[in-house]
Amino acid sequence: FNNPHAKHGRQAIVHLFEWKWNDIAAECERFLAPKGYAGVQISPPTESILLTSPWRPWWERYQPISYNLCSRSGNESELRDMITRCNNVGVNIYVDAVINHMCGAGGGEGTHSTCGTYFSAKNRDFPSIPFSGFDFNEGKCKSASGDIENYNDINQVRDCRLVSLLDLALEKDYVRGKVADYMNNLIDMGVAGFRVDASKHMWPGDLTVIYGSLHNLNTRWFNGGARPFMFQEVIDMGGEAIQASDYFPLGRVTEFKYGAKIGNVFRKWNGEKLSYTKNWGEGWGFMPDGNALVFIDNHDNQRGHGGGGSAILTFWDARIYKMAVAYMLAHPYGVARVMSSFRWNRADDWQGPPSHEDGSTKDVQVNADDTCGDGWVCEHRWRQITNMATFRNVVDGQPHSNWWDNGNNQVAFGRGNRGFIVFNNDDWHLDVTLNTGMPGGTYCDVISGQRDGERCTGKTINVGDDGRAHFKISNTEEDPMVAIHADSKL
Ligand code: LM2
Ligand code: CA
Repeated sequence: FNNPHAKHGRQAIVHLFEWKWNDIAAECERFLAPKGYAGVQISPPTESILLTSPWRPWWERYQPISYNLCSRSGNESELRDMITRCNNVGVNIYVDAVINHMCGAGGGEGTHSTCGTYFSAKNRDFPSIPFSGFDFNEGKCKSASGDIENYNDINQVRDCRLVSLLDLALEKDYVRGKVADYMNNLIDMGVAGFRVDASKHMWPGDLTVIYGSLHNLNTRWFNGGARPFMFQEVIDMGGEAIQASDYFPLGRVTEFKYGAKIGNVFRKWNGEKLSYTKNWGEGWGFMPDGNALVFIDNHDNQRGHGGGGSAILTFWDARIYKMAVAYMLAHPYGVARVMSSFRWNRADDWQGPPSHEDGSTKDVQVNADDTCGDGWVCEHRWRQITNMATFRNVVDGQPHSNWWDNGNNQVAFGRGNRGFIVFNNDDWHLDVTLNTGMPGGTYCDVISGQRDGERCTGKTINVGDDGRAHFKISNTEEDPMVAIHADSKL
């Protein structure tokens, strides 16, 4: 379950948060495949509750009402078309699976769901699946309120309601079967795996049985016997009873320490310096490389939900954010996920995607210069980030090498003889000659521009036959970093 089954040596996954299926299909064809992104994490595809106070928050999608594939992103045929078109260009689809719970206990009753399916939160009745009162953990949970009150009590965390969300009894064969049917339906449609929402709140033993009953991936696009890629969302910053390692036997796990630490490093908070990242990865107390799914920010912690706190970098801090994403994509540790966001009013962290008066999500507008508009940020299309996703593909399998630092916030490292990157996060110029490990020649910097045939639209870097090159990076540059790789050679 740890293998993303990426095609053509592609490496990075992008989370197209709240994008509609039609837009994702187009994006796979026009951008993600040509630029070399391995896959897309999509927002939850099931029918969810429809909330109007506050108005259509993004988090309504984390409150399923049925397993009908009918959401704010589109209907089942649009989903199927998107999965097919993305697979046809070698871009994998990973589904955000919300299987720990249904809607909130106070969700009311009626047909206020994204496709108008009736439910009653009060009676624990979700007739279209169907789930009824027998299928929830109400009897099992021992907290006074029925909600999770104490994160040091493992039983509460897994058997009680997370922020009042009706907690499914995943120990029951019936419930496990319904969840597996839902996931298998998606696997048969061609998805390559799942982000498993709220994994900390589910017993590893229950997940073992559910994963065990999942189909192999669809052989129209994947090798026979390929198991779905599973990455569990477990927020483990240390100090809680449940640990990320409890989920290692099940697949990959989100490494939340990564983004929190890198935020401190690039912000220079808590005495952190870039030079301290020489042993970045397991050396920093992160989980084993083969288990980690890494990211700078996610849809929760970019807006203060979930784990990580105020250190988390987002597109709002664009300059150091680009540096942090570049660092992640250049570094060999983990499977990397890039965030692609929509803008919101920062005082209203609930705000949903750009939408019309009737609540329907707006199309993603793409401008002539490859950026997006109409509230869509498209970090994955920012030149510096796109080109570093390519860098990661080019250097795949090469070791972390030729480290250099100035003892402060100027560092450089290579990836064997395939790539080299230099960062200047100090408040003064960088002017240094370094051993890059690369073959001699003229390379195009993929941060300030890129190679365009014989031409370079950015800075050029001359690497001597001894592998050494001179780098000058002013601290006032738009992006104080330089990156070259084998395919950017002129
Ligand atoms: C996750 N990972 O484990 C998601 O990444 C995260 O986005 C989800 O929370 C959470 N687990 C549950 O799937 C989000 C959001 C919460 C929101 C829930 C449910 O961060 O704020 O809770 O989705 O929509 C909201 C209200 C909360 C209320 C609850 C139920 O904020 O106050 O609790 O709905 O009505 C009474
Ligand atoms: Ca649970």
